[in-house]
Amino acid sequence: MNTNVDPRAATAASNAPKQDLRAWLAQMEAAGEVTHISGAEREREIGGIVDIFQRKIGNPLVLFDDIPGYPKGHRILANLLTSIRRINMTMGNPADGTEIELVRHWRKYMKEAKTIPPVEVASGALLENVKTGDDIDLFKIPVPRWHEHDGGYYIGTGDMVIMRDPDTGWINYGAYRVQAHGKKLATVMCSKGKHGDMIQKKYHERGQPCPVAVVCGMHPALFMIAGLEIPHGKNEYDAAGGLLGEPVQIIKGPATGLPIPAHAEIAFEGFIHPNDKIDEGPLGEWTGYYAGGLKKEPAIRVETMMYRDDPILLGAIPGIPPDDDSFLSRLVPLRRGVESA
Ligand SMILES: Cc1cc2nc3c(=O)[nH]c(=O)nc-3n(C[C@H](O)[C@H](O)[C@H](O)COP(=O)(O)O)c2cc1C
Ligand SMILES: [Mn+2]
Repeated sequence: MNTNVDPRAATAASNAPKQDLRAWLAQMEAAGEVTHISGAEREREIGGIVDIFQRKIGNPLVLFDDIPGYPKGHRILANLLTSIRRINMTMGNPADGTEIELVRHWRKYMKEAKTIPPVEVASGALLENVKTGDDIDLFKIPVPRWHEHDGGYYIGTGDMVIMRDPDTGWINYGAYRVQAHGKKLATVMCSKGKHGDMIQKKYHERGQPCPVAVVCGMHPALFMIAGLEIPHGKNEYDAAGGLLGEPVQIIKGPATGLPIPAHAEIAFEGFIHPNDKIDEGPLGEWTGYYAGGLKKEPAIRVETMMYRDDPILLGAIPGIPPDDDSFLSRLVPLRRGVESA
């Protein structure tokens, strides 16, 4: 294990906007929140190490580089928001604010529901590499097997899955798990009643394919919003802008026209066709079980893949209770606190 500071972090972030993951990472680096791990492989070691790190709230971020079989710089960042300090800093609060101050902040935030709509920009770092047709390969990214008995490789865990309502044009995004199955093939698992599930059904009832975009490396504020139940009809991008204090800069996906953060690290887009379901799962879940087993879930036929040079994949991995104190088990009680306070 190598815990040296990565000199690229500072240079990469010097002119990055606030909503850029690399600006956030540089801030975390300066605050001493990052552990660098060099040489861990993606079949067992990365998942195993993340599992150890996320057992206790307050442990550092883990940034993996020099992943065997991949170019140096193709990184994985995990254990994102498993720390009050990091949640505070992500929300623009003083790092050393207490838990109760954070609950109060969320309560105020939820009441005010501040929104700033996204802005479309002509280009962005995400477009440094754009692949179409046979050049698409999701496994250009070092996607790990996160748990021993997972059914495969999950590229989307700390992700946002973007769709558009065919009737109203409403844009929705949510954190739904995305498994990479092949170079141009993925699946998305939206539970029944989630906005992503409702939107897909609308297209499929008309016999039409559902356009979809998946982002799996972006600023953690965008991810926080992905996991929150923002009301039906509201655009999560507006909420993310409100949380960041600046509009999210978006580009239009070339194949789907869906809005994708211009500063994202990795994104792909394509279509979910009616009745096109393939085996998915299991993924070790935050309950501590491989809930659900192997099931048929909607396939995403990928038409465009985009990534920055030296892309960073986010991992937000379910851990095992009662020791685990990861993002979800942490935020659920916090949210309950917010709702009942
Ligand atoms: C790390 C993480 C993983 C999640 N995985 C899934 C998932 O695979 N499927 C799902 O339906 N919801 C999942 N959720 C919950 C949804 O993201 C959450 O309910 C969100 O509100 C969905 O967006 P929507 O309200 O626009 O449907 C996950 C949440 C988090 C934080
Ligand atoms: Mn929603």
